[in-house]
Amino acid sequence: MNAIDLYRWMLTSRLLESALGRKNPRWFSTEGEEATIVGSFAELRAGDVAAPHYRGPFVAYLMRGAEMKRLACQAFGKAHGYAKGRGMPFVGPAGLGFIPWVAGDLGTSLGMATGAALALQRQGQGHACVCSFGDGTSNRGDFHENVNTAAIWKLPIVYVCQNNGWAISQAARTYLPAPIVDRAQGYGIPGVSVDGNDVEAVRDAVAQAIERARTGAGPTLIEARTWRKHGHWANDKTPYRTAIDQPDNPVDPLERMRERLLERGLASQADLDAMHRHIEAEVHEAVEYALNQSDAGPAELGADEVFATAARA
Ligand SMILES: Cc1ncc(C[n+]2csc(CCOP(=O)(O)OP(=O)(O)O)c2C)c(N)n1
Repeated sequence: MNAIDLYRWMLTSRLLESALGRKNPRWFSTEGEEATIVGSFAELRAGDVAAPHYRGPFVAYLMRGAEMKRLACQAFGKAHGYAKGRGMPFVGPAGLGFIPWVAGDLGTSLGMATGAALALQRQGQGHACVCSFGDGTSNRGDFHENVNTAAIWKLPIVYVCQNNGWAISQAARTYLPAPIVDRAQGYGIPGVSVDGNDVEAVRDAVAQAIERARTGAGPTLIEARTWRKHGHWANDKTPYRTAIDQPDNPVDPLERMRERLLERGLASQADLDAMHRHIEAEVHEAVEYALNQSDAGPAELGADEVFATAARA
C-alpha cells in the first residue's frame, strides 16, 4: 500500500475512533496505535485471512471493504450492526476474510487464526494469515500453544504483537520480564522488533513476514512497540498512570506520516486538509446514521433462539 493510502487509513481510524469514543464511554479507543494496525493489514490480498486485535479492528475491516455505517451501528449496539448489535461493539463483518470476534476471551483469536493458517496451508494457494494481539494477551497460554504449533507445522501466519504498554490499568513492565520478540527464539522462528509508530516500517516488516509465510517457510513473530494515547476505554481517566509509565516522547504516527508526505512532495497541505474534511464528513454521516437507528431488540438479540415458546394447556 502506498504512503498516501497508509496515511488516509490512519486518519480514518483516528477520526472514526475519536467520534465513537465521544458517544460511547465504553469504546476501546485505538488512538496512538494507528500505524501498527494499518501497517499490519496493509499488504493482505484477497484470499488471505486477517485476525485483528480487538483494539482497532474497525480500520482493518474498512480496508477490506466493510461499511462504516454498519460498523458504527455495531459500536452502539444497534440492530443494523454487523452482529445485529449483539456481543462486542467491535465485531465486524463475516465474509471479508476476517476471524470474527465472537467472544470477549482474549487469546482465543490466536487459536482461530492458527487454525485458519492450517486451512490455508492445506489449500496450497499461497495465502497467509495475519493475527494481531496485545501485549497483555501475549501472556495467555493460547499464545504459546499456537506459536509453537505454527512453528512446528510451518504454518503461513504472521503474529503481530501490538504492544501499547498496558493491559487495562497494569503497566507492561510489571508483567513482561523480557521483550516479547525474544520469545521467537524459543520457537525457532524469526522475531522482528519494529517501531510501531512508523506505519511504513510496520508495513515493510509485515510484508516480509507474509512473503516468508507464502513460500512455506513458516511463521514470524513481530513486536510493534506503540502507545495507548488514552485510557483503556473512552471514559477511563487513567488515575493509575504514573510519570514512570508515560512514554518520554510519544510519537504521533499521523503527524510523522503527514510530515513525510509533505517533505516528499507526495501531497500539499491543501490536499491533506481536503482529505481531512472529506473523512470527517464521512465519519459524521456514519455516526449520525447509527445514532438514529433502532437499538437491537429481542429479535436481533436472539430471544427466539434462546427461549422456546411455552406450550399452553
Ligand atoms: C481471557 C481474558 N482475560 C481477561 C480479560 C479482561 N481484559 C479485557 S481487555 C484486557 C487488557 C488486554 O491487554 P492487551 O492484550 O495488552 O490489549 P490492550 O487492551 O492493551 O489493547 C483484559 C485483561 C479478557 N477479556 N479475557
